[in-house]
Amino acid sequence: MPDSASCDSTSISYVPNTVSGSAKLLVVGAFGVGKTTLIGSVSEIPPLRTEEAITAASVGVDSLHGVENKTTTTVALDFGRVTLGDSGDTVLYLFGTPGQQRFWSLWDGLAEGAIGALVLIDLRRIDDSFAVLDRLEATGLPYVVAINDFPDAPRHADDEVRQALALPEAVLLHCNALDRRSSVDALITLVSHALTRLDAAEARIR
Ligand SMILES: Nc1nc2c(ncn2[C@@H]2O[C@H](COP(=O)(O)OP(=O)(O)OP(=O)(O)O)[C@@H](O)[C@H]2O)c(=O)[nH]1
Ligand SMILES: [Mg+2]
Repeated sequence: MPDSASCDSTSISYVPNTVSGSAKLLVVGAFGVGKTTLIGSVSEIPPLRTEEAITAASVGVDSLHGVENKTTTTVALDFGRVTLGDSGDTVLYLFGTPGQQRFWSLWDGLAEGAIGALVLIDLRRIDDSFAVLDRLEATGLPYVVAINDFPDAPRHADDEVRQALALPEAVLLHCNALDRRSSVDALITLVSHALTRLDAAEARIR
């Protein structure tokens, strides 16, 4: 698996002709954990966003704790693209899901053809992630959990987080969705994990 993002974040519109493989990834997570931010940080094309104003339908359902200044939410999807590898041989297509639960019916379509999912979590609101993980497990996709390290979030040992999420075996990492390098590293970990799972599944079929 290539280990670096080879492209400048704004210079490319077309898929480079160095690309020989592609993968679709989902970026999921509860309301306001940083999905749109992460896809915007890594995408080498202007990301497609479907942001709309947060309305009264969200009140009492989606917690704004920690993101009190947030005024918009993703209502359909985010889309971005990043080319990886020193020789630019792998392109990742990133699809972000909406965080508000009333839009979760869109997940099935967004998940189609994806090889794995990055689950962003915010330790200030870890409880919000339980429903996300339940929903994700219904898709059957391999996933890794990425703690989006907001500066004022409580710090916990990774094993404590795994325990809190009831995922003792989960691949868990930290990222900063505002930072391209950190976000790309999270995606690379996901691709490696998903490919390992695919290899294992193919070995079982043979
Ligand atoms: N400090 C800091 N702020 C972040 C980080 N990631 C996201 N934010 C901020 O958190 C807020 C929510 O980010 P979004 O990217 O809209 O979150 P989202 O998960 O797409 O939200 P929904 O689509 O509404 O579920 C925004 O104000 C971001 O600027 C981070 O890593 N660090
Ligand atoms: Mg969003």
